Amino acid sequence: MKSALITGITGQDGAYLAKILLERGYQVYGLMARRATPTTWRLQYLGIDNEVELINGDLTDVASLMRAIQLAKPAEVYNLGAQSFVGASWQQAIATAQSTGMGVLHVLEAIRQVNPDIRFYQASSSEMFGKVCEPIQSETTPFYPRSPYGVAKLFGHWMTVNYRESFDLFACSGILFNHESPIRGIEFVTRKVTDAVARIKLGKQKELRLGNIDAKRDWGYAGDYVEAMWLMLQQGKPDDYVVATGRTTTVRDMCRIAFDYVGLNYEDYVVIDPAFYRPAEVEILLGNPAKAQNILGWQAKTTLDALITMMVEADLARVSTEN
Ligand code: NDP
Ligand code: GDR
Repeated sequence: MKSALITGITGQDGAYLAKILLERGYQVYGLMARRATPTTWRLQYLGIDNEVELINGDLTDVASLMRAIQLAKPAEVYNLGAQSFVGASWQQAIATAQSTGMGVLHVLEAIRQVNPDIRFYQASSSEMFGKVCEPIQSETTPFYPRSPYGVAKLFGHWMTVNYRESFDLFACSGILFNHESPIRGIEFVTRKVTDAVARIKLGKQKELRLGNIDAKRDWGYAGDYVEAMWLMLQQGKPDDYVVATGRTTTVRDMCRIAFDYVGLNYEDYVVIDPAFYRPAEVEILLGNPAKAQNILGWQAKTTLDALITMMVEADLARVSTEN
């Protein structure tokens, strides 16, 4: 049986990826960092918490990664673990650099030393394009990160490319644009909005405080995007791919869609709060997924309307059963 090791298995993408790998017959191992409170709620939500093997370890501890690889004996390693919230990366720049940046190098080194035949996927990000150098971003667009998170991701991206070119590792970097789901972390704007819509609709919240609602993002569904990760590791040769929908929408319009769904007007509830502005903003992201479509045969299936509907419905169900 083929085995895979996922770092960040307790996160949004880790949970969806584990699910599709299990469906494809993999034995799935996940690296789980030690936390004071349980972090397996997403695996429970998808009904797979008893089907994955969790190994204790941390991306900042290379010895724990070597041990995890020795235990799991994976054919594929997906490095999804990171401090992934851009907003927090200014307050915790060094910790972000250590997990989101150096963590990638630790995984690459562990692979190189334990078994260089392992195929490696790195979760790179459209945040690396930052202050965009081209109106539509592709694999050849220059990078200009705007946050400590984006800078750390760029380090991880280039390390992945460098280890591929230096040591002939089968190492791929997926440059994924924003992707969301009902198990998205509550601090990210889409989920913050859909959770608030549910609470406001059910009389448990009065307003929604947001920062820059004119920012534009290319939003897709996480369940679609993990397919692209897997496809990258099934190719004849390793490469880098942009994964996106090719459409961009303002935070404002995303709010409109979410509030409309429950028959409310977002303008009656959204309050602009400068506390949520960022020291440097990424104003617009718009990806060109042509290479992923041509080579991987991948394409985003879920529209933004369908995604927001799915998220609002899940939050309505969740909030209505809360104490
Ligand atoms: P999440 O924030 O939901 O998950 C991050 C995961 O990383 C969690 O399992 C977390 O564990 C784990 N983690 C954090 N620090 C460490 C550490 N030091 N050692 C081991 N594990 C750690 O992120 P997503 O699932 O949304 O994203 C997955 C990856 O893809 C991330 O690398 C993210 O930066 C990147 N990405 C995400 C995009 C998106 O739109 N979702 C777009 C582009 C890239 P715990 O639960 O214990 O905190
Ligand atoms: P992002 O996602 O920074 O693109 O990173 P996020 O949802 O946090 O922000 C998107 C845009 O919305 C604006 N915004 C707000 N954001 C948050 N979180 N909270 C608010 O109240 C708010 N108001 C306005 C932001 O300023 C921004 O412009 C995500 C993460 O998943 C990264 O890990 C990933 O790499 C990138 O997507 C691609």
